[in-house]
Amino acid sequence: MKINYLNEIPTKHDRLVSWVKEWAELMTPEGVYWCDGSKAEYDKLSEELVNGGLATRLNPKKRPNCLLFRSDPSDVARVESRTYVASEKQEDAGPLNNWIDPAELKKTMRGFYKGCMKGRTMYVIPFSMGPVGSDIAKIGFEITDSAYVVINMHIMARVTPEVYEVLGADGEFIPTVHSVGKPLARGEKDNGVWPCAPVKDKYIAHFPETREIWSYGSGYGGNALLGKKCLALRIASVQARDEGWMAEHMLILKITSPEGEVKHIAGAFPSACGKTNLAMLIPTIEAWKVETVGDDIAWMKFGADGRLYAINPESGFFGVAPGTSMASNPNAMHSIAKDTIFTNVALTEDGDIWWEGIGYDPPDTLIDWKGNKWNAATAKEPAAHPNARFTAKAANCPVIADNWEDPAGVPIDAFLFGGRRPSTIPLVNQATDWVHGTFVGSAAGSEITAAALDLKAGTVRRDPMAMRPFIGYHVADFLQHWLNIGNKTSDDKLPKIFFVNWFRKTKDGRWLWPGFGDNSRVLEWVFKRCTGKVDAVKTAIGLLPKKEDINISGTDVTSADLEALLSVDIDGWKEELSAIKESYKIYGDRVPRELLDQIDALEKRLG
Ligand code: GTP
Ligand code: SPV
Ligand code: MN
Repeated sequence: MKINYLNEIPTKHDRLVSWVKEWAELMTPEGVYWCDGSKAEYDKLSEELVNGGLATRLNPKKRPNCLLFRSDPSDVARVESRTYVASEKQEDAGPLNNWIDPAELKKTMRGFYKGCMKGRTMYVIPFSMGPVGSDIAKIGFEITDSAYVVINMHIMARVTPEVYEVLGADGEFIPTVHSVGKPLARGEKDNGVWPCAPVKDKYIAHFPETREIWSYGSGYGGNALLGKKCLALRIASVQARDEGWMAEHMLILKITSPEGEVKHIAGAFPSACGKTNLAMLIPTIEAWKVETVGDDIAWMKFGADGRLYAINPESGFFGVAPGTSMASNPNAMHSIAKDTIFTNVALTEDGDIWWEGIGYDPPDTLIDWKGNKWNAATAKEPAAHPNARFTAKAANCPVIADNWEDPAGVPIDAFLFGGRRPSTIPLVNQATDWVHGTFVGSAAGSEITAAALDLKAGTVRRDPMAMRPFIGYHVADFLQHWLNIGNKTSDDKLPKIFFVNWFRKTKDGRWLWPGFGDNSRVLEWVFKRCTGKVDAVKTAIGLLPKKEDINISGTDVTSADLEALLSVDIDGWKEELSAIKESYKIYGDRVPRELLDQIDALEKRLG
């Protein structure tokens, strides 16, 4: 079959060229276009998206170079029920992943892929996750029929022809394939309707042994921007296990004390539980400084000195819009002042954006995320979707750290785990050592948020290391991998591990902790634990701060609130323990003995 190449093939990498050709033959696009990541390309695709009615250009006086998209109401978040880890053996995918035999799944998906790009352009996106050429970075290619995906990838990954230089004629790359699953008949256009397939036909598939990603039917976020969750977490976690490093759902921040001492902290919180906010926080305590290295994913390798060094494999933020305001996260608000793609937020009459929790009242009328007129006085539903997102360049963040693109990464001093827990879990709790920390992380739970399409928001589910939807293999083997990492270096070189909870509530539903910038008060304690400048109280559940060591001056946290935030609720913990045991039962008999011993030890300590 003759393929219509729209531009010159930019590489002599035969395997890459024949991979593209094979998919073009199956998917039968109108033409094949090799992306170069240039501004001209971004502008041209943006123009086409606006002209086709899929995007609205925002008022350039208010939001220069910004676009708004409205997705289909069935395509607003990751779909965990349609996400598969298709390992050769089912037992290797483990109990938390959906599994289909890889040969069978490929057959089914090829059926969907056949002719799926009719009437569309096939884009080939070259990208690097991590600074191009860093030895922690990885090269990927994404084939897609979505121009929305291309422009988002421009922001989220390093899309550049430099990738071909690193690749040479024979280098390794991770092949990823995506289609929105909406072929066009002759003369048919999208006519401003977000193209996607019905949920039952969506597949977000990973083939861990062959390091391949096949995605079909969704155009949204982690389902479609394949460098992010699919590559940088699910496939990378498998590579990390095999090669002795870590791929984690973690923010990375740089913190500087008033004395000028620097530490780097990485934090794993489940989706929509505060990573972006913590990564960009403005401390409310005098003379402390926090800068951003990454807001979602960390890849970490051991340096020659035996410490873990982290890079942020991404180059942008795909952040939750609702709740983001000048009060909660001014640095995010500055990051989205220009050059940003908004998805599923509301549109004002003067061509700007609005969402719930933006920090000011909506105008009387808006266009809501579904494209309907929305009236503040009579509205029954939110104007923005709860998982509405912004795609913004990391480089536009005013507090991006000067070392955020260091190819060697930044040395990590502490890990935080956390989740949304209205009760029981204290504000901060340090693990006694790495194995205890691994246990504490494995037991993390959180109230479910709107970041996943098919889960009931509000109920607590266990989310080990905030990686539940992102581990590309068996959860118990993943926990073993954490223990193995701990055995690779001496204790003093490993990050210290803490569990935090910004989301504690009183019985009548009031937040006990102000959160956001005031989380710096907890970071201060973490920092001082790393430098040995503060003592902790040993309790049944871990090492807790003395009340006087959490600075609450200038907040409206009362002494009684702080007491509650730092108390050990033995009865609550007994319930917690039984929930942890239940989750471990689901993880099965591959759970490491050392972690089962941690359960027994906790049970004894609780009495
Ligand atoms: P993903 O991008 O889905 O991985 O999410 P994330 O972990 O980066 O979460 P993000 O920082 O975007 O926060 C999600 C929601 O939690 C937003 O609506 C925030 O306003 C809210 N949030 C973040 N930090 C805090 C906090 O310290 N306290 C409270 N009460 N809410 C917070
Ligand atoms: C998450 O859900 O954790 C996200 C958003 O960061 S998405 O990229 O859609 O997975
Ligand atoms: Mn995330």
